[in-house]
Amino acid sequence: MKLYELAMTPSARRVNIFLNEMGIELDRQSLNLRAGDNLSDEFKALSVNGRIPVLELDDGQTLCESIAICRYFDELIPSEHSLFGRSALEKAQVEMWHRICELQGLLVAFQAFRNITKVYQDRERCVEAWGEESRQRVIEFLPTLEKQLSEHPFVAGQHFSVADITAYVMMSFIKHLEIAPDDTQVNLGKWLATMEQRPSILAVNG
Ligand SMILES: N[C@@H](CCC(=O)N[C@@H](CS)C(=O)NCC(=O)O)C(=O)O
Repeated sequence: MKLYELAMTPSARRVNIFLNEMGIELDRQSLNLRAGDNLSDEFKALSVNGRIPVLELDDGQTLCESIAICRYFDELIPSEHSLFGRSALEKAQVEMWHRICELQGLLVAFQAFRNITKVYQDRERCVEAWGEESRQRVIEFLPTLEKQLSEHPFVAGQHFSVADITAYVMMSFIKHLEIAPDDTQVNLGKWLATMEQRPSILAVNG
C-alpha cells in the first residue's frame, strides 16, 4: 500500500494521527501541491477528488477522502478500542461529533484559508469576503466545542476518537487564521494542551 500525501497539510495530518494511534506504517509519496503535482492527469487518475491524501492498495485500487482512508483501516484491523466508537450509541455519538467538527469547523476553516490567502488561485476562484465570513463562522463555532468539553473529557464523550482528531487538526490549523481559544474557553484550551501531549500528535508535530 502507498499513501500519497503532503505531511504538513491538515488532511494528511488527520490520516497520520489516526495511523499513529493504530501503529500502522505505510510507504509514502510526498506531493508538492503548490507546484500543482496533484493537477496532473496521472494523479487525477488515482484521486477522485484530485486532492491528497490518497491511499493506493496493493491491487491498484485507490481511496481518497481522509476519513474514508481511516475507516478502511478501522475495518481492516478491528479493535475493541475503535476510534469510530464501540457500542451503537457511542458509534452514533462519534459520527455526530465528527460531522459537526468537520462540517462546522475544519471545512469552514479550509474555505477561510483558501479564500483569504488565495493560495490556490491558480486552480479556483477566490472570494475574499467569503473567506472572511468563513473565518467568522469558525470563531462562532468554538463555543460549541467549549461547552461539550466542559461536560466531557473528549469531543465525542468519554473516549478519544476520530472526532478529537478532526477537532485537533482544525484547532491547530486555525492558528493560520489567527484564531485561538479566548480566555473564557478554558476547557477547550486544556483539551488542546492534553491533545498536544499524545504521542500520535507529537509525532506529526515533529
Ligand atoms: N475532504 C478531503 C479534503 C482533501 C483536501 O482538501 N486536501 C488538500 C490538502 S489539505 C489538497 O489536496 N489541496 C490541493 C488542492 O486543493 O489543489 C479529505 O478529507 O481528504
